Amino acid sequence: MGSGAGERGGAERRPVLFPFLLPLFCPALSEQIRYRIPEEMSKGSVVGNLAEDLGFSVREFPTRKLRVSSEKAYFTVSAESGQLLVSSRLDREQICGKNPACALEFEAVADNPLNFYHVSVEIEDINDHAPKFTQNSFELQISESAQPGTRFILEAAEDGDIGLNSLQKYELTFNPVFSLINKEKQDGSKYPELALEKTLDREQQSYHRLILTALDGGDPPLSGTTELRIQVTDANDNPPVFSQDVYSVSLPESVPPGTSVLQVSATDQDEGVNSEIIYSFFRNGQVFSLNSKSGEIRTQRSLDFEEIKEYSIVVEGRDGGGLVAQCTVEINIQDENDNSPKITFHSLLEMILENAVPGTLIALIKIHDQDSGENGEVNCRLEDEVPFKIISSSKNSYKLLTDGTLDREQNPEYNVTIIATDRGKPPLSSSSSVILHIGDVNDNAPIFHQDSYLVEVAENNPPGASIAHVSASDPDLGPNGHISYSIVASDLEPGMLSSYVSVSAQSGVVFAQRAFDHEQLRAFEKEGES
Ligand SMILES: *[C@@H]1O[C@H](CO)[C@@H](O)[C@H](O)[C@H]1NC(C)=O
Ligand SMILES: [Ca+2]
Repeated sequence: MGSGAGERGGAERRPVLFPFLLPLFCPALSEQIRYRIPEEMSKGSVVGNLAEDLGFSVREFPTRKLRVSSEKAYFTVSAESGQLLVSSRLDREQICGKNPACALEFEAVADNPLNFYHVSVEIEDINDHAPKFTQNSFELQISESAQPGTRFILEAAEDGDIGLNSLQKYELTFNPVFSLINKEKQDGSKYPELALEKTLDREQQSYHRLILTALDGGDPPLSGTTELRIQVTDANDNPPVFSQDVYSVSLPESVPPGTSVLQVSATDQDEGVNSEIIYSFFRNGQVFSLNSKSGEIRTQRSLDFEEIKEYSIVVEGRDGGGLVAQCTVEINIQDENDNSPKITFHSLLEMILENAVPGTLIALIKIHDQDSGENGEVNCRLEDEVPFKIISSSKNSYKLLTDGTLDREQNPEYNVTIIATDRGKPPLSSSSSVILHIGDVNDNAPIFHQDSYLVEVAENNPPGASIAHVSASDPDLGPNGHISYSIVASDLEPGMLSSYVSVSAQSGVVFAQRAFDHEQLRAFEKEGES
């Protein structure tokens, strides 16, 4: 300190004596000569006329050899004029520091006769120091959550001078958010305090630059400035915000597990961990997985439209400070034609009589397709040419009817195949077969294999000999096709007939009942009855 005297090199700059520098000489009281001069007077400046003040006459002065006796010679006495002159730099701050009373005391020595005189030169402060901050700028970090009224003690400036010439007050560039309060320590030194006037919002303005000025009380006042750099630090005052409240997506049910569905995204205006977002399902989802960092949702297993058609998932975004936001993810599963129609028979007739009239109801067929829309709309038809038909009865049900005449003897059973085909793209179909048994009706008369049988028998045959075998057949089933033979007519008298021939009802074998004689040779015609 104490520098800054560069401007004060020349003695001409100021008058040598200031009005207040009048000597306080009063030898009768103390033998002490007092002067008061401002600091930093140039070398050779006159402090006062010491010889005169000591009462030396002009005539006597040259013989007295007046001089200064001091450890450090700040002053000399002019041999010509007897004036006390400044002989070295007088920096009040260097000599006395902050001490408000600063006086240099020394002895003036005179010979003939030898005598000592006490001289005191009081060094007055001049405003040769501007207030100075230790740094050109200061960093200050204030949380955006700080309440208005919060105060922050700022760095004080230094001013080497004393009294009014020293630092008196601080000022701040106008700013609506901050104000400055001048405070004083017990020792009287001043320091600035910054007061927060309004709430800060880092997201709006994260940095404030203010100029802090320290002023002393000189005339004119000197000043020093420093830059106040205020960093508004983040408080977790912003929750995450999702880019959409509701995310919607459609997904075909056929997608494999691991398919990416969509990505949710939230942002957070805060910084650092306060803006780091972790995503999670609000309620545990087992069908989908969620990447907690990226927000990407993927399928975790295969989907089935027929099982669940729509998922509504709540996703939570949580920042590092614990603030939470939620969004809804709606996933619509799109039906794919992944189910073929199912055919079931109901009230199937066990047997259809072959004389059933066309249109006889045989079975009720129900079709079920789990898909929806066209994927579940089904058409039915019969495979092959069969004497049956199906007609639609009501939604998803059909009637199986006879269509045409049946003949068990020609077709005792039918393998009827029903094909159901949906209208999906590509269509899916399924088939189901049923064996229909045709029941017998006695609709066939026995038929002899020959219209007539001619039998020659040698006369004198043994009675009881088998002479012929007639045979008829009947395609009907069971008793309907069971044939018994009997003789119904002949050209013999009915009473006579039985004494000549008989027929076995079971086998159709014709027996002679007696020995025939030639006169009587005949041919018999027989007809079977069933
Ligand atoms: C009936 O027909 C279907 C289709 O031609 C065939 O798969 C099935 O084996 C048949 N059933 C019988 C008992 O012959
Ligand atoms: Ca000053």
